[in-house]
Amino acid sequence: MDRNPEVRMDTNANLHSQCPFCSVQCKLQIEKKRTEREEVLPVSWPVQDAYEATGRMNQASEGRLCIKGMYAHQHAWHEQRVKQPLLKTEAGFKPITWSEALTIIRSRWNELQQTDGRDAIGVYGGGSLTNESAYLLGKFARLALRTRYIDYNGRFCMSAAASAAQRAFGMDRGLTNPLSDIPFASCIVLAGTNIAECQPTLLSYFQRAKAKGAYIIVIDPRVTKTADLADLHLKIRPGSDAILLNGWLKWMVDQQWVDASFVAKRTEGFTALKDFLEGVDLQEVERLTDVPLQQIKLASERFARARTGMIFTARGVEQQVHGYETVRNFLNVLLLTGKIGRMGCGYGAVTGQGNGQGGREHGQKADQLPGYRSIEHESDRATIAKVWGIDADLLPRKGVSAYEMMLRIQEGEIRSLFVMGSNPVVSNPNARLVERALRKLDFLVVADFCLSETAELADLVLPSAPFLENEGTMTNLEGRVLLREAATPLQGESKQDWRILTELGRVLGAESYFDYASAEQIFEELRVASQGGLADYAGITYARLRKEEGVYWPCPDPSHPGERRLFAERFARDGGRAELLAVAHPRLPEEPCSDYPLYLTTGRVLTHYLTGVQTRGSYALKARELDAYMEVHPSTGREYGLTDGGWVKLSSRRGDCVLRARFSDSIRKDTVFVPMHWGGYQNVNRLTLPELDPTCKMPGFKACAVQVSALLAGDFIQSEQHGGLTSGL
Ligand SMILES: Nc1nc2c(c(=O)[nH]1)N[C@H]1C(S)=C(S)[C@@H](COP(=O)(O)OP(=O)(O)OC[C@H]3O[C@@H](n4cnc5c(=O)[nH]c(N)nc54)[C@H](O)[C@@H]3O)O[C@H]1N2
Ligand SMILES: Nc1nc2c(c(=O)[nH]1)N[C@H]1C(S)=C(S)[C@@H](COP(=O)(O)OP(=O)(O)OC[C@H]3O[C@@H](n4cnc5c(=O)[nH]c(N)nc54)[C@H](O)[C@@H]3O)O[C@H]1N2
Ligand code: SF4
Ligand SMILES: [Mo]
Repeated sequence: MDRNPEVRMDTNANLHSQCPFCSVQCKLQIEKKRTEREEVLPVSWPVQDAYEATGRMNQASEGRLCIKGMYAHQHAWHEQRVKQPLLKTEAGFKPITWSEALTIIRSRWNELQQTDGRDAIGVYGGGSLTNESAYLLGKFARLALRTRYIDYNGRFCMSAAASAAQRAFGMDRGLTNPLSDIPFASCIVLAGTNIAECQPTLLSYFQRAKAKGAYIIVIDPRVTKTADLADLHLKIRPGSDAILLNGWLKWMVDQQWVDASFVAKRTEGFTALKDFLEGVDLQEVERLTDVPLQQIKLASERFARARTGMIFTARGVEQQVHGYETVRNFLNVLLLTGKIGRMGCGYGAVTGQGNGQGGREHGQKADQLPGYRSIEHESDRATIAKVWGIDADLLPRKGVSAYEMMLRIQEGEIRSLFVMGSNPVVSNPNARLVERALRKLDFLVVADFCLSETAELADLVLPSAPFLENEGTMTNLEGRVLLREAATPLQGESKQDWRILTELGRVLGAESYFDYASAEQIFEELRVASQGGLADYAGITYARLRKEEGVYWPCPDPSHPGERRLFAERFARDGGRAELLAVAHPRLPEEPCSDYPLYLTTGRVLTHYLTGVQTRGSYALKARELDAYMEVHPSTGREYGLTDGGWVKLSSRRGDCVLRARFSDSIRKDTVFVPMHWGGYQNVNRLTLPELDPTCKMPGFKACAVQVSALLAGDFIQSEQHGGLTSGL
């Protein structure tokens, strides 16, 4: 085993990088640890442990770094990191050369497309990819493979907020304001967002607001670390946020707290919304949400009557089968109270992944072309076809969303999948079906530097480069584009994602369209492709990013400073007005019943990241949370015969998983919470719903019905691998 992979650096040199995990994109510095006598550690020391990272000054994190950033280098230097192409054989994975790997891919893909057509191959990307790689992945699918099937994991992340902002404001940029506006808000709503664990380095902005007297309202079925900030915590019934907001809206209209002049000048749709609210019954809202009427009124009053205010939403309210409508109702509150487009007023969809923002702008989405353009829009098609030097008719039309691709695989329409930057077998809803589908593929290719659960199922794994070895831009949650340069040379046979795509383009006969020598060259093309689009990067250059630290989009030309605060004068919709929308009380596809009596909601913990592949590859992070667990109220736990720390079998109509019980009186009695960071039998997505939001195709990760029982010796867990039931532990 390779205990000391070539970090090939001077032991005294510091590495400068950016955390690969969440959307804050904290800058960091990695240095060799020193002994007590201030000597650098001996070279025999395992490289994972020999270095430590500290935060570096930058505008978003202000020099702070959370525990994931401190140990992010550990997975990149893990001894089990994938560093050469791997081919699946009967005896397991066998290392092969790049040239062998590319030859296999060319012949399998050519063969499949000849027999089954161009759409026989699907492409699946991710929000961790740099802008350059995400852009190139979209171009690769449309131009080299000419398949319409491409989508990415951001579908499960930002799609509800993105589609809501797109329709209400005409533009989706996660935060309409810079982070530095937060301390100027006098009322802040944090809805389904656990910033203290998920974007910990941002907590300080909210603490500063609070110190200046801001009133903070947290909406969450659990008392999270974020809820500790709250002046008012609404311990809502899962999935009922849109209903709660109908209560807030009705109360503010009844009390005449609406900003009438803002509504008249800057919005449309008020009359229909007002008519709808007349029929809303506050007692019914109280009953359906389980939030006391007095708290509904208080929250409504505090927000409406505050001088300035901001609303932040994240996956708790968005990952619902009515996530789009729920976000629209939050935007209704913001618009009716005129709290947008000025200092201390605005909306924030707290973006998740490192490049969750840029990753949703440049064409790895099923219906999208670079610059947030539409693949169905003729003039957008013509613009991009011109940049790419092809006839617009060659561009495929829109495909389907991430989970729907899994259904197409299950139906046999997609026969090969290329995955870059995601672990879909763990992160998709209804994961047992997804595993069955992926096993059915004729040819699964995964580009990753870790052997994720999805890579384990692959026929071929391509070694990509982790953050320290990769170069490119990432757009943080504020819409600020940042340059992350490579800190170390590539290890082994690894290649950066963009380089892998250029090689694949070449063997597929599209060499002239994929002829790039650096990430910067790709960015130069992206600038042109995004010019005039909503997410306009035309004025941003690597030279500027090096000099200015980061530049906000839209930035249409090199002399433009980048737009920090959006919608000061007008919204991006035709006519410049924002749209209000009446949202009827939505219902969940599945409510608790006598067989499945509890709500399951899912989410995150501080020390792990998403499907956990990367953070479980770090000794320091893995050791802090070894197993999946289920947070349950002690009285509920006892009612079902559980013990604190004991093993539990958790089941829904779709499947079951095995976890440890963790008793906590911070959670509602009718709800259990499970983090999403583990695979196999600990994968909570074996239980989640297949239903999708009709507008944005977001799954309902945050609410389904489950039953719990103590795991007994001989209990059975449903397994795909063995085609039936296997013994529990
Ligand atoms: N430590 C860590 N940080 C991360 C990540 C990670 O995996 N680990 N992932 C990153 C990514 S990609 C993302 S998308 C973000 C996610 O960031 P968040 O959305 O903040 O994280 P979650 O834990 O998924 O959900 C937030 C909260 O929603 C609550 N919730 C559940 N159901 C409901 C509901 O019906 N209504 C309301 N109001 N609240 C509800 C949960 O109890 C939870 O506290 O975090 C990013 N940062
Ligand atoms: N139940 C439930 N399910 C959820 C959620 C939830 O809250 N509850 N949240 C959803 C959300 S918000 C998200 S974002 C998804 C995330 O779901 P996934 O995208 O599946 O999660 P990751 O763990 O980030 O998987 C990324 C994989 O790509 C690799 N990787 C990381 N960076 C790169 C890179 O730059 N290049 C390449 N080639 N590979 C890379 C990692 O090693 C890892 O194997 O999960 C969704 N699923
Ligand atoms: S996980 Fe997010 S908050 Fe933590 S160091 Fe990384 S970028 Fe910063
Ligand atoms: Mo996410």
